[in-house]
Amino acid sequence: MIKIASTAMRYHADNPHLDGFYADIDELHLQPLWEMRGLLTPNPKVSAVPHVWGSAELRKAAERSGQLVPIDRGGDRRVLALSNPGLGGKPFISSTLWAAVQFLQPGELAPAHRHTPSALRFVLDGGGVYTLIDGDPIVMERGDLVLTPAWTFHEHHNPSDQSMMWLDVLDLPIVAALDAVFFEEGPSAEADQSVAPQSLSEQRYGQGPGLVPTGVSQISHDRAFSPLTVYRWADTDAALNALLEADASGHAELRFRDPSRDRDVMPTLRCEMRRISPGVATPVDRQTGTRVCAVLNGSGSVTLGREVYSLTAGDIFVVPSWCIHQLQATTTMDVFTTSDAPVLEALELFRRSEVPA
Ligand code: GTQ
Ligand code: FE2
Repeated sequence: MIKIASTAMRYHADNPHLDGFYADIDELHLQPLWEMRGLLTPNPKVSAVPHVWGSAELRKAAERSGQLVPIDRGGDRRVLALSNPGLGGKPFISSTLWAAVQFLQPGELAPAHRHTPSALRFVLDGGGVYTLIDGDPIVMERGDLVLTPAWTFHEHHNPSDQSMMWLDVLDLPIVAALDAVFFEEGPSAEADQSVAPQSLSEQRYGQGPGLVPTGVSQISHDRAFSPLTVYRWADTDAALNALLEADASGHAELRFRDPSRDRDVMPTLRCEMRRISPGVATPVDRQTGTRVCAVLNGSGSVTLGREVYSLTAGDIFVVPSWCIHQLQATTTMDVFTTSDAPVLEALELFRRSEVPA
């Protein structure tokens, strides 16, 4: 927040007209820059603070919401927003990102809608839900990354016999800050139990590294989003293993990218996955923009600023802009990370550095 200097700190002149001038410009909705502090700071002034949401607590809260709050047609999504303690009760994980856990029980359906904020899902636990993205059915399993590009209709179905929880991340606060939020309800498909084993998106773009269709389907893909809307854990896992073997650092990091172009998966959200071997620590780094991270497997700890937080599978944490960050693995640890880095890069605001330990 921008502070107006107290009267005592004000520019003073032995000029009786000054107070009158301030009163007059206030009436005109004008403010003097020379009285403002904290506007152009030497370093980012970040309201969001580092925070870890524990797996057990998230799971318990999600299950309780399942017992207490029904979800049905006309109802909403059963979503618990991760509210950053530094943001004074706002339902955002930082000033730029929304993160939440969504819980869907057997037989439940979250009805169709679309919105201008883009979303992604990362499956922390369970499986068997499928999400329809503009009608294309995507079965979601543990470790899968599923994209919901801006303005695509989506609805989630759970035809399985197990409850499922996943991490949602949206660029909602960015879109809201730009006054560009639109939302629309959609026609829900009748709950369809005959789920196609593969989405059209995967059939076209997910069949092999470096292979994309030519011709019509390529040309028809004219949006700034990856045409591949799901990245399967089996592929991510294999790629991490291979990378870890190929280089001796004990630390592998992959970026999810648009298979058809040299781009992030979505214009506002970058997605990465790290695998860290037991006893290995990543370089200490910091970068502008928010990172939202989720531990898929293993355990260890993360240093955020001056604090060290222990981590186990299912934990979700936030790395605020420009905050010191380092991961340490106790057992082999897999950490999913998404960030608003593409936005900062597009605006030439992205800064990243490794910090000497
Ligand atoms: O699954 O469609 O966490 O629309 C927030 C808004 C999830 C969703 C969220 C949403 C969704
Ligand atoms: Fe949505």
